[in-house]
Amino acid sequence: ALFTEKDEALVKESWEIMKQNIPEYSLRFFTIILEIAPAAKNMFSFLRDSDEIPHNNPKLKAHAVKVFKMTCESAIQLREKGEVVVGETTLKYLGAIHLKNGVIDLHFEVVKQALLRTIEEATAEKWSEELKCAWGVAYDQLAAAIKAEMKEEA
Ligand code: HEM
Ligand code: ISQ
Repeated sequence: ALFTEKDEALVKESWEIMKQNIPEYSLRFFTIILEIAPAAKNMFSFLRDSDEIPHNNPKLKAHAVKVFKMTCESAIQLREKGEVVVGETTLKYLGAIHLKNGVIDLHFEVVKQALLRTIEEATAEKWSEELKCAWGVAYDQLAAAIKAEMKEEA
């Protein structure tokens, strides 16, 4: 499937909406991840010692934003180059960090569902099947690059 200019525009537009309320959406993102996979809580250093999800944790916010941003950048690359290329250093680092924390392929599906649901809530009436598909494709490509690097390092 081709990633069109419209797909890219849809992703960018919804990211602009998300950016207006990062604290809320990063918290939602995380809450949904843990609703689907409660055991994932112990994988995250900033959650391990707390009973509930901290509401104003700078680390949580920063990490969640990186996931959104990287997926958005993947959409831009998909449209420009037809593929997602993650910088060598970044990819090595992400591969290592996820491997070390015990992330497996199945978890990527969980994070994908959580990401899409967060965007659905954020975009509200602008949400569409097309928008979902565009974010989904961009995320899948990015996830594939990280997963491949994790296998490389394992
Ligand atoms: C850390 C991105 C998928 C679990 C990180 C960091 C980034 C990131 C940017 C922070 C690195 C740092 O600055 O220290 C992504 C992206 C993903 C993805 C772009 C998918 C495309 C996943 C999945 C899981 C996961 C599927 C499993 C539930 C973690 C954990 C950490 C982490 C446990 C370490 C957090 C900590 O304790 O500091 N990820 N991630 N990630 N990620 Fe992901
Ligand atoms: C790191 N990796 C994947 C998903 C995340 C969500 C919130 C915070 C950090 C994350």
